[in-house]
Amino acid sequence: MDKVITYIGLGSNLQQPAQQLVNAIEAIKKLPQTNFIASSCFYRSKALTLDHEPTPDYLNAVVAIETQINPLSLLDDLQAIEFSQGRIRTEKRWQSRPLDLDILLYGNDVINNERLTIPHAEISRRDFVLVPLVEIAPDLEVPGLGKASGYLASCQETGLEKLSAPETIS
Ligand code: ROI
Repeated sequence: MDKVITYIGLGSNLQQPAQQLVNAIEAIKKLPQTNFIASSCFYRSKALTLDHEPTPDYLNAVVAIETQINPLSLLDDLQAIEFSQGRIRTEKRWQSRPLDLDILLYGNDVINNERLTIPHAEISRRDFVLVPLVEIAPDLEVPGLGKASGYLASCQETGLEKLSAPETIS
């Protein structure tokens, strides 16, 4: 099987978010049958919440890999990384979490099943996904949507702040 270029969104707002992202990227680099291509900068963003409860800011980033792992196995691998970094199984959607890893794109595949929606539904809607994605893939075309960068002006804003080298972030 050829390697497929895949984009993964990373988010954390608990338990030392910068370290969470650094550790997650290290773990992703160790996945079998996978080459690491690029990581975006880290971005600080205001939490999108359902109920406007005070919620710690998130750090977000996007990485690109090329892999022979199939989408559902990749999801299993990413969930294993989430749980190894302190995520708990009972978490609800929209809840604060030490680590969230989302498959944003898997080549040009369109996948809709009970575990996966690819392209990820939020790619064109949230700045903390779209901005780091376009940073590492400025000309990216999203199946069904067209050029990712075309959505930058209209996506939901979370006060995104680009951070410098990950090592300097506390
Ligand atoms: N808000 C921000 N800013 N970043 C996230 O990664 C994030 N992830 C989530 C919800 C709860 C939607 N809010 C978020 O899952």
